[in-house]
Amino acid sequence: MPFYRQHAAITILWTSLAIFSGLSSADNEECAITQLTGNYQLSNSGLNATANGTMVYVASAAGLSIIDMADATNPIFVSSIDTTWNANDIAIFENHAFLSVGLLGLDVINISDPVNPIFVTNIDTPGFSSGISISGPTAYLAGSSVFRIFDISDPSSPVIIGSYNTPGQANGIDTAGTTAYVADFSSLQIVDCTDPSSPQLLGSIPANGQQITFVKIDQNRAYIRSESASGISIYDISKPANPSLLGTFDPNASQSSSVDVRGNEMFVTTGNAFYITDISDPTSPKPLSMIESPLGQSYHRNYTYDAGKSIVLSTNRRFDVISFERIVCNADLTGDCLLNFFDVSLFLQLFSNNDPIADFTGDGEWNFFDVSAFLQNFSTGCP
Ligand SMILES: [Ca+2]
Ligand SMILES: [Ca+2]
Repeated sequence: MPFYRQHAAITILWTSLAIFSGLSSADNEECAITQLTGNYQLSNSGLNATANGTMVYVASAAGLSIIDMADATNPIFVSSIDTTWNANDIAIFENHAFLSVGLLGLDVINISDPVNPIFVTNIDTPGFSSGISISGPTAYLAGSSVFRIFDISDPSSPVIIGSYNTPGQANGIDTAGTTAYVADFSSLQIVDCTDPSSPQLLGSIPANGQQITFVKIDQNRAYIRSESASGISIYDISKPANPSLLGTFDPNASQSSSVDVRGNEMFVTTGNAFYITDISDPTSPKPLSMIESPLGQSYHRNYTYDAGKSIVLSTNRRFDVISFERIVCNADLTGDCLLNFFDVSLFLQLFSNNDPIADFTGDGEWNFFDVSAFLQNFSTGCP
């Protein structure tokens, strides 16, 4: 344990009795320890990625790269294959990678043997294709002011079975069942595609002067990233005709670039950092940890895999692998996953009030041993 920290803590302990931060104590002292476990240098800037088991598939200006992540500390290049145009986004279905390739529409690559991916087909669509999402045997390709629906029951031979014109420029897309959620700058469009030949608008979320470019759907919630807003907005979309804003996470840093969700954790990249937040209460996302991007590189997309690991793509031809684990941080009484003066101050307040939270030894008495136990926890540190 660092001596300076203990020393500082004791000094503060004796000098801060009169000061109380006013912060309330936390119900949940959980925090996360984040670690940059590995990185991989790409030949081109990765624009999007997805994973299948331990294999990571990166869409980049050079095409598709396949990286073996069985050892997250040591990603290993497996293979790469050119696409017909810059690959913007990628989704996988039945051993086939489906890539949106800008001006040339959709590429399909057979990845049954990751060492030897095989180009299968290209379907050139009008305009520019950006985002892609797959739900069941159906692929949704967004671009320009439209998204197209493909039957991919036979992955080697996709068939266009419908399309929907969006009011703005369709960019990011996610799906749940037969519902498509399209970020089209001017809004989030919620479209029922049960009958792909006649998609029906169910509802929308206006951008309100922002520009909605990216959406992630999870458990009846939409996580929305806007071009000009710094935070992530969380909407309840269980009633698509009437989506309601639940909360926002604003890291107060450079603007958010991407969001992914796993269970009660939300992962957000900003231009220069990666955040993990607890969204058990979506009205008030709680920061668990933050890790700054090394080398000052700009993070632009993150993808979580293997429960507890994230791939973070940066603009300088690299991805970082970030892992995290939750820990209990008893000394973090203010619940912000930082150990500082405010926690000491709050401890003293609670201690002098004989609050059960300050009874660190759990014996119903408030004495030297509780102060000692608190300091021990404090000096052990949190992320
Ligand atoms: Ca704290
Ligand atoms: Ca005690």
